[in-house]
Amino acid sequence: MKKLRGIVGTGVGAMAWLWMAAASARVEDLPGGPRVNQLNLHEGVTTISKSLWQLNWMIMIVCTIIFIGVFGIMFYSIIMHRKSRKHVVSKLHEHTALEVTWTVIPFLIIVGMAVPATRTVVAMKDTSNPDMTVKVTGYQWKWGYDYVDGPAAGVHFLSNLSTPLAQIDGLEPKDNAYLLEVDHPLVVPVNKKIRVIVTADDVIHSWSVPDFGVKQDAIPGFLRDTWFRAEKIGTYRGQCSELCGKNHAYMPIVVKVVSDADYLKWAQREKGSTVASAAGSGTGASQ
Ligand SMILES: [Cu+2]
Repeated sequence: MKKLRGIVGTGVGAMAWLWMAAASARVEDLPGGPRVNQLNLHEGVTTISKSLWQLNWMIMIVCTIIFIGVFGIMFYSIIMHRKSRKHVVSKLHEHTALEVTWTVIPFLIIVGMAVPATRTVVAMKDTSNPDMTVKVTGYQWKWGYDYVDGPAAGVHFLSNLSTPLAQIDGLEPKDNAYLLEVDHPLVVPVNKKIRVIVTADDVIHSWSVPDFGVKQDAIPGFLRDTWFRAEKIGTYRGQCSELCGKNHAYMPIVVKVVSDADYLKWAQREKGSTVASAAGSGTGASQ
């Protein structure tokens, strides 16, 4: 019986290992998106995302030290001061020095965590003096982008999920950017402060790109703003982060950060196509 159990156990273990190996062979790290087995936050490419990463670690370390300290003292007391050891309870009631100490120390810890956290929150909300502004509108279930100023002023397009239906239905193998690919990404220049005005047309959505440290609710009838200054050229990905209905999982965000020269070229091309489509619809209307 023992032998049988051993064989079954080994078989199940081997199958689990094979399944995990097969799964990890298919999926690879996605640059600008999630990494395989990623547990930590994205380190990101903006000062905000980097300070969020540092804050997360700092507070995690402080919490771990407190956890070990408090539970260490508690278990030490329970074990070493138990009745069977004939421990005599000490008289600590209304011990002023002790009460002041255990009030002041937590207060100092909280201030020590609140100061850098508040500094980051204030910096996240500081949308003053942007180099350019883009308006983002959440729709069920896609994103709309309007370039308000700069070389692409007036450009407007919708950004839809472009993962093929065959992959979603399981008829084709899923690629690396599964559900994180769009037909028309947002394009912005590198090292420029981009102010993002966020709103929605139907229900509440949330525009979120972890590599920029940006997450802003898109609320119908309201304009909210946020900003980012991407320091590295590349493609960055996010998803709608507010449950917005049936296809909430199918409205990803893709931002392409390009050089100034590439941005100008892109803007001219987009403006050309906007003018062409406007002229096309104009002729269509007059006929
Ligand atoms: Cu949404």
